[in-house]
Amino acid sequence: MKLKTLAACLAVAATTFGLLPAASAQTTMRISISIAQNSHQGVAIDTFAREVERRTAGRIKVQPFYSGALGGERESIEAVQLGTQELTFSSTGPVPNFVPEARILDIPFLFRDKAHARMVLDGPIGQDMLNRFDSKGFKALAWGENGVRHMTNSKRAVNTPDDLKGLKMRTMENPVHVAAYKGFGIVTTPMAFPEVFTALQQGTVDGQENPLSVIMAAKFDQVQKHLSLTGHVYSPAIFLMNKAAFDKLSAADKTAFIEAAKEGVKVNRARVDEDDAKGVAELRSKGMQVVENVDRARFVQTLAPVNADFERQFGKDNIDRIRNVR
Ligand code: EAX
Repeated sequence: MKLKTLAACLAVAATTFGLLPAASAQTTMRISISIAQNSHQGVAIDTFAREVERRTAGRIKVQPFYSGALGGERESIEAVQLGTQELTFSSTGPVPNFVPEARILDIPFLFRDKAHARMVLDGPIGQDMLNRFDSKGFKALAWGENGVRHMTNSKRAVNTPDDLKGLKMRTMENPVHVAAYKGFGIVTTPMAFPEVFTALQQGTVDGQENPLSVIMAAKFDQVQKHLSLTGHVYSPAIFLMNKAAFDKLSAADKTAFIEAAKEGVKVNRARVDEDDAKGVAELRSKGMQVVENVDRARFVQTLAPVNADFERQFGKDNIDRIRNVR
């Protein structure tokens, strides 16, 4: 055994058996997002990190990683489940692969607007859904927001659902989205977010769909000509933590983490509102052609058969319970 390894083993043994105090009383945890720091998700995890540190008097540090540095959203959620990474902030894109009940939140045209979605997620339905992560190895700290998704592509202006037929579009790795977009006649290509810019640039896909916040943060205006404000689906986000790492915290620290997540959500939503307010003008100034008024009713109508299928799968009552929150 090398000397260094031996010393390390002795130190671990000494700490484990309480012979020595731990080298440092400070713990560092990691949190990741798949998009850039300068975004609605970046402000969420930066605020969370700052608040955890403040509320634990510096005993716990959270180190943020941006732009998929620790992998895409599915990989990050997997790492959190396994405990190789403590925390992640993710859209619900890949979440149904871990917690199938969460599929219902990604149904197109489910929410009237952001206010409706926030009310549902902050209320009993949202809390109940957070609790469902417990049995899958997660502690879901809070619902955040990715935003209302719109479509972009490099081929043509999209005014009606017919214009989507045959477009090859990247989708999230989300079964509900894939089913719905097929209903529009889109040729769906599920892909992790960190690969999307290159896929658009190289023409592997014609388009993609994301909130204005993401389109701007990822600079998709450089590789996409057309934007249509389809608002076809609300995209939640979530603060996820490894369950065992959370359970190890003192009661006071648990509260600190949950409160820190709530602070993150506040700035996250405020930034989404800001991005939505300025996004069209900004993306136009960068050369995108924007269709602001699509015939929403026709988009909703086109998805009627798919929606009937979702009602059968997820229960019409469950869907109505969400729709009826006012
Ligand atoms: O979470 O994969 C996606 O399109 C997500 O919206 C993006 O990574 C932000």
